[in-house]
Amino acid sequence: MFSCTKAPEPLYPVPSDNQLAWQQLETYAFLHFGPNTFNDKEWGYGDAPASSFNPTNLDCERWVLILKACGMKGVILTAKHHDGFCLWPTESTDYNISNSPYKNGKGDIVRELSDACRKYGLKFGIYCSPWDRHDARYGFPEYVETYHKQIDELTKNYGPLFEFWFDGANGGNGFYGGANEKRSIDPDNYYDYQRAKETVLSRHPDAMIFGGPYQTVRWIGNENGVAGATNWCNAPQITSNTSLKINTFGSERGTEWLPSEVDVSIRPGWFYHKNEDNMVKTPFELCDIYYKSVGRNANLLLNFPITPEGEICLIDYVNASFYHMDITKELSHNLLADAKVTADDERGSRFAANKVNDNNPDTYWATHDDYPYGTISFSMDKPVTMSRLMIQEYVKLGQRVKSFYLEGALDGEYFPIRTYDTTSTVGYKRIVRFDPVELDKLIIYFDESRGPLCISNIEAY
Ligand code: FUL
Repeated sequence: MFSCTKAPEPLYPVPSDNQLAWQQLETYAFLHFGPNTFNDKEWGYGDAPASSFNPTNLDCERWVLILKACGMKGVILTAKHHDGFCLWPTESTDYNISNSPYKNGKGDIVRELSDACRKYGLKFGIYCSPWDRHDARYGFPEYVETYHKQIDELTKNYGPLFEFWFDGANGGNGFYGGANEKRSIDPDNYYDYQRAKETVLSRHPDAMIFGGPYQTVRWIGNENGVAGATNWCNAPQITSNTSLKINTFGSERGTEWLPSEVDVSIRPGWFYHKNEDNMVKTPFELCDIYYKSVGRNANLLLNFPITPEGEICLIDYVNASFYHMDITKELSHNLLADAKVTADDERGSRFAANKVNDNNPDTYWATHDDYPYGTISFSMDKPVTMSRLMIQEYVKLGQRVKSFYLEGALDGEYFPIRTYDTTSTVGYKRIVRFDPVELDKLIIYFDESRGPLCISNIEAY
């Protein structure tokens, strides 16, 4: 075949630079904290007195150091949950931290956490619930202005922000200033998300938007820690009517680049409940979640409920740090680093097969335009035992691979490698697990792709 020096044409959609930088974060933390913490609730009705919010041993720097030790690259705080209580001294409502006993009304947890993140190099993000079960104005145009005032304060006074979370839960029963009734709104239109997006992006152009009709990253469609076994970044623009299936799997024909985020709590609840102290996910369960989220082309947003004292529980810390150590160990020693790499098709020397183990994410192996498949082989000097394979596409040119399968060989004897994880889409990152197998040759057959292959990295452990 002729040697081609021209890169493949992009296969749209493709990520923005900011989306790609966000995908590279892979793992970050969620913190749920508010009056619910003190009242043993998940969805406070909005009537808990501000005085009930009273952490006595809170140190945001300690949170950040713990989260860093657990491998988290950032943290998103519930600045306001559905109960409407604001963890910063907002001018938009009295229902806020300045009317609580915390630091005698002088505290500002959004400020304290945002400062601690900057000090120790974690990204900082904000969750501000659109639904507000406390505010008497909820459901009326006045509340929309209140909500925008909150977004304005949060984006103006804190940051830089890497993500802004508009939660999808909306409307229903609530306190609503004492009305105690049910209020319903049209979630795509009531809040004026267009304006919200403009406010966020005008001040934090790198930030991702989660939720609402202008989202730049998508919810995975469940809260169990599991991305679709097939997972496209491609998706249609998502509204409140989009099926959960699209959230979970994306869509090969989707016209938007909407990478997915898997949100899951380390405990059954998002908020702290003492009776869940013995239900904290184990390091083993957290590793499985990692493989089913990051290993399936999604980001992992792992929640730590803050205790009434204002702390991350020791057991949550211990389990999450062991998970981090385990996963780091499992994926640390790349057995393909020195392998000799060959492929049945190479677009040209700039796109040679050995670009997949040259340690450079900006180079990639690519096939010719009329070759939307390809076989790549790794030969090792001596036999190695492996049980994990990681593949990354050069997604700047779009997500392409639809299916692949694996074969091994030892002393010239070939055998299939059966994986626990599905071998379908790849995207930014795909990790598959299999029982330990000894081999001196590994072959990956990419048998279906949307266009010529563009593979930037392959590692095995
Ligand atoms: C959901 C909320 O209703 C939960 O309380 C929690 O905040 C979760 C992350 O998102 O939609």
